[in-house]
Amino acid sequence: MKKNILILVVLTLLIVASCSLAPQQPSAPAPASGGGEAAGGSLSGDAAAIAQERSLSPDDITAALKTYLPTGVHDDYVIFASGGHSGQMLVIGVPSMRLLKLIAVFTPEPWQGWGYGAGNEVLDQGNVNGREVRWADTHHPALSETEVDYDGQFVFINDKANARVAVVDLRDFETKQIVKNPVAIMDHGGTMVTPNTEYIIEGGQYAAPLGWEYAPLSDYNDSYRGHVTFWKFDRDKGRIDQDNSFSIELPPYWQDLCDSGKLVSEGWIFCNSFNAERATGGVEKGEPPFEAGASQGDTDYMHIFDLNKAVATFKAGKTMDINDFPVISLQTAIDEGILYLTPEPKSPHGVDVTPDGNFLVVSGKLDPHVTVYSFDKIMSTIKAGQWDTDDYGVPVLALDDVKEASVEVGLGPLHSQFDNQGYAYTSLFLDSAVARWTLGGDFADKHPEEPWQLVSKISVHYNIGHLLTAEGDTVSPDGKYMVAMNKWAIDRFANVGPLLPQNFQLIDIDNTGENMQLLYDMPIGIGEPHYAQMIKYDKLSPWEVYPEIGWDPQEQAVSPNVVQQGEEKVVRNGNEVEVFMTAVRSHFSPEHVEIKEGDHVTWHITNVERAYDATHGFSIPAYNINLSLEPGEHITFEFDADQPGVFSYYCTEFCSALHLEMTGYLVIEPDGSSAMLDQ
Ligand code: CUK
Ligand code: CUA
Repeated sequence: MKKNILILVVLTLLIVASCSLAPQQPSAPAPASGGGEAAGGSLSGDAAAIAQERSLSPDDITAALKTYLPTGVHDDYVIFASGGHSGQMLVIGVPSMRLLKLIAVFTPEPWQGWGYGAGNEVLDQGNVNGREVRWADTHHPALSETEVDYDGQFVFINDKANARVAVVDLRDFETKQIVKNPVAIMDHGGTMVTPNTEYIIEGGQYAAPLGWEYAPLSDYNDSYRGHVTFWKFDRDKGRIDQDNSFSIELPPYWQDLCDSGKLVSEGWIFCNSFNAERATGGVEKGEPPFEAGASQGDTDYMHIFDLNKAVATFKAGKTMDINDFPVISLQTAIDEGILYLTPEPKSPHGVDVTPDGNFLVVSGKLDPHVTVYSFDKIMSTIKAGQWDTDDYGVPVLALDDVKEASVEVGLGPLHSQFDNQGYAYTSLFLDSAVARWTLGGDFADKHPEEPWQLVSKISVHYNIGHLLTAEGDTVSPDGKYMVAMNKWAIDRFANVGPLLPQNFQLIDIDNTGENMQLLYDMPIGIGEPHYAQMIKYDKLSPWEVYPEIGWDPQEQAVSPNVVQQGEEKVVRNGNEVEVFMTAVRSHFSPEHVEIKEGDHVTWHITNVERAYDATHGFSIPAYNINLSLEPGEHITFEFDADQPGVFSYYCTEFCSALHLEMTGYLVIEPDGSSAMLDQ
């Protein structure tokens, strides 16, 4: 009974507290009033009974109260997460951890009609050597930034497996472009952005001859190379400007993750690497396996790039061509002072620039420390010309000259994020935990503890990879929330067979000095997301409906093929047939499309609705056509009428009471039939 009373007291206190805190809600419909009478601070007996019946602890109850959103209330934050192998992107609300959307990116997606008559041109941009590659291993989404703050306009994501980068426009949450890297067949360290999104960074991973030419493994040191690619972003066009993009050739160390400098370090780019040993594997030939060969040395190399010099070198034309793409050669990068290295202990992973731009944090997967580098020291060491060189002649700054601190955080550190109170958070894969530790420098005044010290840890479940904090990659992180992106879920969810979901765990980091609190577990059952970013919801301003009737989302303008109501028709010219169709609740016009086998069909369809959420689907069986037409949207698709017969096209979104009647007949007369249709 004592426990029961405790729960009751906690609940009452919490409800009183949460009401007096007056959480800022985005303008949203008022929540439907529930049965409970919370405002006065009294608690209905039901709540205590429910808590007791479900054996909820006081921590469980606070976690529930911190994450529950009444109907109609919107989340404060939105996460853009990699969809891992799904090749897509996830949009998740925080603190509710509700999945709001899956954005189709590299992979066809039927609900959005992506790849079934729409989006095919964008997907084709990602073809590799002419082959349709319709999956991706998406790793690192990056929101566009203005002055190192998320601006809510675009989000980018890379495909590790095929070295591709995609651009998503956040006005309509649709993918607008995919670029295939001409220099490398695969990547990893994308898609971080420079402070005003001038460039999108795409770093390499497993070294190979540039342009994915052939060279035997015995030529590894001479012929295999790493790369980093800088994609120029044209914000007005909302596209990567491939003509003003370039790569830098790098030694065949395995470049891993990159981050852009900010504020004082703006104009500099940092990428960690591993396998500076240049192990080439071959366990079956008696060679050390990669996992041993690539971790023999005590240190690998952080790569430090002077981006301004790189851009000047590219603009001066001091490049070579790989698959018609400009590449600054390794020698030129050395000669022009573009590239420097410095050692990083021990099989490093991740490099993260602190919000003030002064420090770089690198984790050593096999080292219980994070190493903190001083940008200031890096600059003065470079200015002093104080370095050795590696086997390729690249300047190597001594670790002791550039190191600021090393902080013992725990086993298997991977990635670091930051809050607004001078703390850093590092994921610990082997410990299955997140370490909170103190930053020094100007951050030292923000927290009561000594700088560069472990403060506390929280267990996560299990084997955490990346983590993210609210606005965590900007110059002004919000604190509040952290999400642990856990690779293993094991026992956290109901058993669904041997392939388990990932586990995103929402953690409250707002209670400084106290323990961080685990709030919520969210299973991700579509692939292995690596990274994500969290933006304040009120920074996003997506359209509710497309701005005008006939909108082509690929051009972000009214289509020249827009079909207005009253102008629907079917036009024949030889065996070229053009269909002009509108969709509106609850009919397509025309409702009969009668054509002949062998016709080539160009079909224009406009959703002429202006009402919020009045989406119509459009599908043609057997022809693999399936569209999603949002209010105002126009789509043009083509097909060859090679299968005669009768095909009912219909609306696939339950749009109205007479949705089932929203259909029509596509009648395709067999070739050679005598009863020629008169069109
Ligand atoms: S990597 Cu996955 S846990 Cu691709 Cu960013 Cu570190
Ligand atoms: Cu339109 Cu159903």
